[in-house]
Amino acid sequence: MTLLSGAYVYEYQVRSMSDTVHLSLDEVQALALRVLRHHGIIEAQVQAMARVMTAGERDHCHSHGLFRLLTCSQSLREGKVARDALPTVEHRSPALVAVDAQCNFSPLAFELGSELLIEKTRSVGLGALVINNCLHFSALWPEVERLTQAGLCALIMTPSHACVAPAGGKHAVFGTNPIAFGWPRANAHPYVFDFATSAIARGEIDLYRRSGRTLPEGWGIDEHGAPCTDAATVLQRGAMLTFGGYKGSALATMIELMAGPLLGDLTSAESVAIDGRPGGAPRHGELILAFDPRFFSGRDPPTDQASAEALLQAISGQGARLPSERRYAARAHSIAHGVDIAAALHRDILALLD
Ligand code: NDP
Ligand code: PYC
Repeated sequence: MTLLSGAYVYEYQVRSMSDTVHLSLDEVQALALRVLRHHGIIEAQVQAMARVMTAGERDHCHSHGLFRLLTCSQSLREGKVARDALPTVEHRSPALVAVDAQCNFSPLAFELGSELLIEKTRSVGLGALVINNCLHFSALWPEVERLTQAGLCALIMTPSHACVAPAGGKHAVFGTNPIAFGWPRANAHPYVFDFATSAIARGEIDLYRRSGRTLPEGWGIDEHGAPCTDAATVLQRGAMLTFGGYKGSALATMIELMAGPLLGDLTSAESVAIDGRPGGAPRHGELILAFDPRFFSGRDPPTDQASAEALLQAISGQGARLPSERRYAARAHSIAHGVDIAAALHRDILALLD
């Protein structure tokens, strides 16, 4: 399949008809709703989770789309989730909203807290949303996009379950610790990046394992610290590696500190220790920062926008792609044509209803 978006052309792997199932986006959402309701989660949370999973599938972020029903179901089956708990929202200061997810999943906590975050940021210029005690399973870009839609810049980070070794080490200390940034643009999709500080998300390695593919070099090590390209070994006995060597390692450390102890919440090692093993959704905190551009430069906002656009044009004008361009192209395609999901994944999801 070829997706066209502006000057860009993205190629996607073509699967044979027999190993995929075609679904409209409404069918994706209906499937997510059905499975989540089957697990007895409170309805507001079901709706929030299904929105996030559908968005992941729609944007071809397969490691954080319907696939997440499997990991969330594992956490639910193991009794790790307070499935009927509602988040509590606290105005902690003029700039800071704190939401306690009460050991339920993060999407509802974000939805409830972000409205107040936007209000506070527009009033004081810089706002923070602290989420505690959440089971976090999603990509961060849906959250970033909610803030850029409100005209705000956003910076979001969260730890996960320890499964990533520090540069120079061989035992897992960090989670895959994603960090995401968003910059609103007047006449274009926002500039958004959102990536794990590990070489790749753990979910992606799990998708390699499920499809029997060999990992690229540099993603993982075995239990002795030797380079390893076998997904099951990396996941079960070895460790993942950070991206960019010591630089990714330092960023992962910052995320542990800023979204762990700073918020009075768990590090990735503490999260995995209380959960027993990696695999389900980790339980910890999340830090969401929002910036209202009207307060920062003290200049005319259109001048600043023009300078930002010149920067982005200098990147894309030479044929380099901006992060999220693939996603936006996938989104347009999925809205028009629906999505193909792996038949084996579809079967495993339906089995969750047994
Ligand atoms: P990638 O390594 O693919 O990096 C993703 C980011 O880099 C996207 O913004 C992507 O844009 C951009 N990108 C990728 N290739 C290029 C390129 N050639 N040129 C420019 N930009 C590029 O994904 P990860 O595996 O690191 O992360 C995937 C997802 O997993 C994220 O959404 C993250 O939030 C999520 N995650 C969540 C965790 C959690 O604890 N909740 C833990 C770890 C990861 P595009 O999308 O357009 O390709
Ligand atoms: O893919 O690394 C991952 C991940 C961890 C938690 C949610 N996603």
